[in-house]
Amino acid sequence: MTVSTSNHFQHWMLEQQSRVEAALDSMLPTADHAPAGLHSAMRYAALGGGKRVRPLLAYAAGELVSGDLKQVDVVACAVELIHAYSLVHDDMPCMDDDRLRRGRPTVHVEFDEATALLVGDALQSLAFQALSGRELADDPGRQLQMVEILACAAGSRGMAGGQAIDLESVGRQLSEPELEFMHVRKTGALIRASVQLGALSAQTGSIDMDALDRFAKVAGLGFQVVDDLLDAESSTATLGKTAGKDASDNKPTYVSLLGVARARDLAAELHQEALRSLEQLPHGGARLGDIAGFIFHRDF
Ligand code: GRG
Repeated sequence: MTVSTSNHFQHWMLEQQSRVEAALDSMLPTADHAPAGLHSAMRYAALGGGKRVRPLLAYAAGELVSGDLKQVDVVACAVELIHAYSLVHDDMPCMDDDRLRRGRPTVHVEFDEATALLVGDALQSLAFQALSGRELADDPGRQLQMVEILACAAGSRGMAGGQAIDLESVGRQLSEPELEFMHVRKTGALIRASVQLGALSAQTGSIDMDALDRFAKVAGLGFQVVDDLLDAESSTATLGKTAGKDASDNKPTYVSLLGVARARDLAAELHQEALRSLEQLPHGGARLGDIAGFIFHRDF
């Protein structure tokens, strides 16, 4: 990647991050609407932090199909709202019991546990409210397909199911296929949905959806391998969340299974595989290749 391409991508990424921040800001109820406490906790959970990887993927896939930008805004918000909900619930004492997220106290610490539970519930509902709104109603069949994609990605055969396996796996060493089965669901399903939903922002499917999906699956798994490496090797200050938590919680990870060096090799292989899938797409998948670079080479 040349320096100018990289600067260009940085600029694009900042632009999309601001764009989704503004869209979320206007979608989330303000604290001057009752119940004020819940609304301000929802805003705390969803605004002002995070890399926004899922919205970036949706915007990039939307650009690839020349999709309707207003529709991609909705999709980008929906996937980020589901992600924000999952982080709030995951951090609660009944799950990972974390006190720090995105460099700030977690929602149950800043507010309380009951509020955190309701924040997650309400963010999830808001995601589906967004997808079922007027902005996407020009094609009811496609809109229904979008709702189904997000529901499957978030549900028991997707993220929530992956989280259940994660909780059951504490203290056990999983095999590599078992670890992959868990992460394809827990982390990968929503990443895959982000790409699919972005690509559905155009009326007619003009690209090879199978190649796009292969990219999304590999990028989603790679995201988790890198997350495991960062948890083992980075600091709490850099990550904005507690580093070394997987090992202290006795969780099976790619690092505990393969060791750091082989987990790094696996991430490099998945990066190459993701880039190969993009070769079959117009303009080499355009921004998706840059996002893959960001996912695989990030340091937080
Ligand atoms: C509670 C149903 C339910 C699911 C939780 C996604 C998840 C499942 C838990 C999050 C815990 C975790 C550390 C998962 C590993 C990968 C991951 C999703 C990391 C956090 O996502 P980032 O790095 O976070 O995109 P930011 O803050 O940048 O948005």
